[in-house]
Amino acid sequence: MNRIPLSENELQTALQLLPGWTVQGGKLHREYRFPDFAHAFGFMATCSVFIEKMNHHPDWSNVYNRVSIDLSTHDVNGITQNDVELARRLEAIAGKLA
Ligand code: H2B
Repeated sequence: MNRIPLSENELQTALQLLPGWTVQGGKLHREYRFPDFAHAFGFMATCSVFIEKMNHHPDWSNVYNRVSIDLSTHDVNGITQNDVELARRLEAIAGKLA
């Protein structure tokens, strides 16, 4: 269980390993841009497999080639290690598809 909100220090350390990610409104936030809609939607479809296995789901939206993502742990109303882990996995996939 990683259901404890990260401290400010832990969060800053995590952000250093997640270039492009910020904290906005108490959530880990990033916007990806892909070459076109097919790549953006392909990213979401690819990620859906491990997202479901993690049972940890992003708040995300897609407009054409952009995917906007917010990660938080609703149960504790904060950012936990689960969110950092999901961000890392999204990064790994986005890097291959962008
Ligand atoms: N995803 C995220 N991002 N945060 C949660 O707190 C969360 C989730 N909770 N996915 C899970 C599902 C919970 O609602 C179910 C019942 O396990």
